[in-house]
Amino acid sequence: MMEQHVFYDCATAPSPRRARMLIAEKRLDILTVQVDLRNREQLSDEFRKINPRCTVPALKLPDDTVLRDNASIARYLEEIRPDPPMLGRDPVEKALVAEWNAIIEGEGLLAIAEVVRNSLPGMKGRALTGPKSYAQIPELADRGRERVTHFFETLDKRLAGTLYVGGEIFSWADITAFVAVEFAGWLKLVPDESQHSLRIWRESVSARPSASG
Ligand SMILES: N[C@@H](CCC(=O)N[C@@H](CS)C(=O)NCC(=O)O)C(=O)O
Repeated sequence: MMEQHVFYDCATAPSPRRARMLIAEKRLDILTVQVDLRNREQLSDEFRKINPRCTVPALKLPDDTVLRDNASIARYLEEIRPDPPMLGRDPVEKALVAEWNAIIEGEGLLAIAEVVRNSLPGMKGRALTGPKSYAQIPELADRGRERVTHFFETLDKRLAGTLYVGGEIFSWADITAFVAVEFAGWLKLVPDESQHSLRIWRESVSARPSASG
């Protein structure tokens, strides 16, 4: 057990799944606390003291610093446990992993979130995360669906030329992409049958132990 770290997770949500997969890939054993998003525990006074952004994942460090985003959590874990490298091994690979991670967050995860948060009745008044309440905009859900289709095309094209999203090794960009594709599937948004590279890659990532945690 990695002493004095606390990982704030929610087993059913996509964003903390990214951090959870990374923790598993790096074979770290971290005390995990579940935050019940369904019952709005993220908005409780107690959790606000940990993360005023009211989101998971969050990671509390031994000096009581709380990392409140996948970006900082990934950076930190790579520094304290460089092996296996998940953010790239050399300048070019590091740059491409960062680039693809940003593409997938912007064109994949955000597009899916647009659909979820602007169409599900349970997300009424919760169209954006955080302490403030925002109304749904149904048009954003329609646009999000279109964007997800384009995201699958982008990913399939990329994977036709490389083994993994960031290049030759399994990386943080694959985790982000995998979580996005699985999350889209939950909404019944699935890649086209013809997108073979995406299908083969998805099968190989699904077989990793970190994918089932
Ligand atoms: N950019 C953040 C996004 C985190 C995020 O949006 N988390 C969602 C779960 S997937 C959340 O905490 N939602 C709380 C809510 O819906 O109020 C990250 O990746 O760390």
